Amino acid sequence: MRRFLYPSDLGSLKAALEEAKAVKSNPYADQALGRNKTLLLLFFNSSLRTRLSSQRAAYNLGMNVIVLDVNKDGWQLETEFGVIMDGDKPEHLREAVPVMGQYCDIIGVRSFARFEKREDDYSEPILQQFIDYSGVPVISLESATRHPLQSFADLLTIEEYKQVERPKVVLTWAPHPRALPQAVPNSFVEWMKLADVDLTVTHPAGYELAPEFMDGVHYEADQKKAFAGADFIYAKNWASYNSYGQILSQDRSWTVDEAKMALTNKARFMHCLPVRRNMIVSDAVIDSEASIVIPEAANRVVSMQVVLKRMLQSIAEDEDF
Ligand code: SN0
Repeated sequence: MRRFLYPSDLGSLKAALEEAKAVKSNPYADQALGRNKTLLLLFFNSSLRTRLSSQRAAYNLGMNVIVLDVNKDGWQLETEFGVIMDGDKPEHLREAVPVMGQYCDIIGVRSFARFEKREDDYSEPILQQFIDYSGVPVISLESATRHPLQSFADLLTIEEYKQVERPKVVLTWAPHPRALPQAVPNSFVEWMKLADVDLTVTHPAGYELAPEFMDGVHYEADQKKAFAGADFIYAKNWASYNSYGQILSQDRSWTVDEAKMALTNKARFMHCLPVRRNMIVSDAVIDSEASIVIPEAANRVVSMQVVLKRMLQSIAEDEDF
């Protein structure tokens, strides 16, 4: 495996879930696999879970880890092409990427949507540079359009907590004071479409996700109707795709609260974190038994470890050849 951005990069999701369960029950079984191998984690944006869970997953596999916060350490990187570099950015991504590839065996990159031009974000210019020019396998640590490590962990969490064979999973938009990317909801929908779940998406008008994600997905405009009989409530804010990057609503009647949770089939509450309390979800819900946000976050180690393990196995096969 040389890239992790789409669920298809894992092949069979059923097999990947089985592997995740095995990794979780025996996390140190592959300590030798990562010996003398280095993971570089590169952050263009903030991180808590991704940074720590990726380090932990790499250590579980016996790897070394280098972390670089691009905006705090190193040179400021120019990411635009064809520009005269007479400003405050001394180094271009075009050199920095292959150089970084020389210092590690696998690179993880976090680079959020910029919300300047939709076409620019949706063509994944930063991540693509790493895929094309780093010379090593590349893992998305949340890019402009997707957050696959989160979705893989979400899928595992749903698998672990489901009480019925085919649970009803509801992705609900919720209000937030800032414009957030569509990466988490895009990926969540992309992965859930491939999973054995009954998916419903609910959001105010104007918050439709890109058609490539929503094609074939059940949409319900009324949040309360969407919640009826749900087994999992997955809350997330995102900014508009059609009016790209805009906040069209901060309507707090969309906040997930106890009254709405009472409409569900004793649903579990999920969120990728960080979560704005009493905007996205009430204190009462996130502090209740229904909330599984902590075990969900714990599964981030597992999803990363499966991805790293598969990449290390591919590297070992290449070396043997
Ligand atoms: C990110 C997002 O994509 O929505 C990361 C989620 C894993 N979330 C934020 O940037 C939240 C920032 C805030 O101000 O609450």
